[in-house]
Amino acid sequence: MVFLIIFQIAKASEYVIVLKGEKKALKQNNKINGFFMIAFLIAGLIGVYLCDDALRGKTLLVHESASVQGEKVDQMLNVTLIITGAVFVITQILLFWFAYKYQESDKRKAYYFPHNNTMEIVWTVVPAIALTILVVIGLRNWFSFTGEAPKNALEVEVTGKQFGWVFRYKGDDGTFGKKYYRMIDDANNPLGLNWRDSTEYKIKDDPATHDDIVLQQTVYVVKDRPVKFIINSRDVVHDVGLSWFRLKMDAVPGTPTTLWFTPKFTTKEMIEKTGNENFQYEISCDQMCGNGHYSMKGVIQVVTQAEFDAWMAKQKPAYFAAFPEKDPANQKPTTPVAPAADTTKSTAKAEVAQKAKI
Ligand SMILES: [Cu+2]
Repeated sequence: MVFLIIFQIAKASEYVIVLKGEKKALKQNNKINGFFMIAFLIAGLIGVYLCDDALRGKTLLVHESASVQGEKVDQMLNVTLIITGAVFVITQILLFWFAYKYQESDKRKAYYFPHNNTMEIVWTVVPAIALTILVVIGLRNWFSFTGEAPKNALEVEVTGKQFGWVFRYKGDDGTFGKKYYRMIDDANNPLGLNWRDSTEYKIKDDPATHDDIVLQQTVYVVKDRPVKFIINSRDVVHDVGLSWFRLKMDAVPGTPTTLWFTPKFTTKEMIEKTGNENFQYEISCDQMCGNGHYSMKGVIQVVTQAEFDAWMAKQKPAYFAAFPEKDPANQKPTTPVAPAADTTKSTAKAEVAQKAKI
């Protein structure tokens, strides 16, 4: 608003001068404008520097990538910023400097310069080559991150839902059991695993589901071991945003996407590196997916292989939570009386629920 008012006043006074025919005043105005061009250039460049100085520390740029693949993303970003930054500074200096230097003067006449083929070719071909190189490097990296993962990669299924993340490991059999969306039940089957017969949905119990480990919100992965995310969505489009690893991938209902990366530091190491004792690798949903979008925080715990094995050994297949009577731990006769009563109750409940569903 202030800028507009100043602009209008300046314009109005200019018209007044023209109407009065005061050539001298016009020349003086011209000089003042030329001076402002230079002042604006210097103030602008200082402003760019100060903004960078004040805000750089708050961006991720000061922290190195926490994944091997992310280093390549950082490289691309740096190259792009160097090229565009250099072009920005050079063109802005020329723009304002020329406006000052070549202001209206009685001593010279403007040179008529309508066209030059060589210059047209140069400023078309040079940016075209630069952009082609950037795009080709980007595509190579994209195909690498989304392509075949190394053989030793840990495969984790990541499913976005309104509003949270569900993770699944293959279990001892090394395969993900089948699933069907109509089997989804938020109480005990958030992924809709086919672990019972259903005549209604023409589904057979898939034994491969029986050892699948299902987790909500927090996922464990291993340092220096590639991890492949197989990404799904239960409802709308979400996005697995991994800013510390410099990667992201959409979670699209009905179309699984994949992404693999190798974490470089454990969560513990990052706590030391960042000096932030509450540090967590976060999965942020990077697509506006509904009114709980802001709360879709997932956590990635990066641990050593030994820690991972110890943690995994403690995990129980989701199947046993849904069908406690199938859990070998519940079939031991030595189980104390009180928990046994609880188990019977929940077993009966599960059975009723199951019958109701069938
Ligand atoms: Cu989301």
